[in-house]
Amino acid sequence: MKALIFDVDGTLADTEDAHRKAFNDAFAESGFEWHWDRVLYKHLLKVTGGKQRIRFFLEEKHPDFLGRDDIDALILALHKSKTRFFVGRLKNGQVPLRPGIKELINEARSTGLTIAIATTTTPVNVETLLRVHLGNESLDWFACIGDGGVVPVLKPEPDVYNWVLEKLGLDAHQTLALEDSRNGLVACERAQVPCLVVTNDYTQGQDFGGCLAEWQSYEGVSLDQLKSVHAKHA
Ligand code: XBP
Ligand code: MG
Repeated sequence: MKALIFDVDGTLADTEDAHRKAFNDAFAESGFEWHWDRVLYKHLLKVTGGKQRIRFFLEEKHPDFLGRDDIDALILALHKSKTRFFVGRLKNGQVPLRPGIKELINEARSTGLTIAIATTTTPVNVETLLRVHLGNESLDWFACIGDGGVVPVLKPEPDVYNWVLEKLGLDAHQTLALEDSRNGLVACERAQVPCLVVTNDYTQGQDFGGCLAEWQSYEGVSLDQLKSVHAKHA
């Protein structure tokens, strides 16, 4: 195993409820009486990417909106304000890293193991999460950061993982991806990247057939345990 590839949302941190609240903040700020509760958001998480998720919601619940001439601009504006609200929540410490993640990153660094990020989220979300919890220099700890800004096609398509592998100069089987969702697992499978799934409240119960292992926490997890999981791949 030459590199660990971290997903962000749901993996580095349980961010999705803060995302959900930020979407609701943006709707309220714009005067829309839409409210995404946890049950609806769990359904909407089938679609990756915040802008794509808003469009999915409108297709299902307010199809009349999609006929508006300014629909693309409206979705962009809503997502921009949502990102502002989400980053604000990160900055005031509302979204901690998942227990065990910081220790894993530090162990990887101390042993010289390459680490990278592959996410579909907006770049400023990743930067802010890292800066807040690991310091400004932590952005340089990752050999590369594949985010929603580098590839247009999001998970479950493999594009972001293929981009990261290209940047790392590694074959898929030399890496292990840490994911939380079925969309992330499918993206790994399509890129032939071995994948460990550690679930959260939003993703438990999804179909994780094909992952190397399915756990519920990173707490107390060592690099050696991850290497043992990686060794299980064919
Ligand atoms: C999860 C996503 C993202 C976030 C919302 O990304 O699908 O869309 O839910 O962030 P990952 P944005 O698990 O790949 O980190 O609104 O910035 O998309
Ligand atoms: Mg995720």
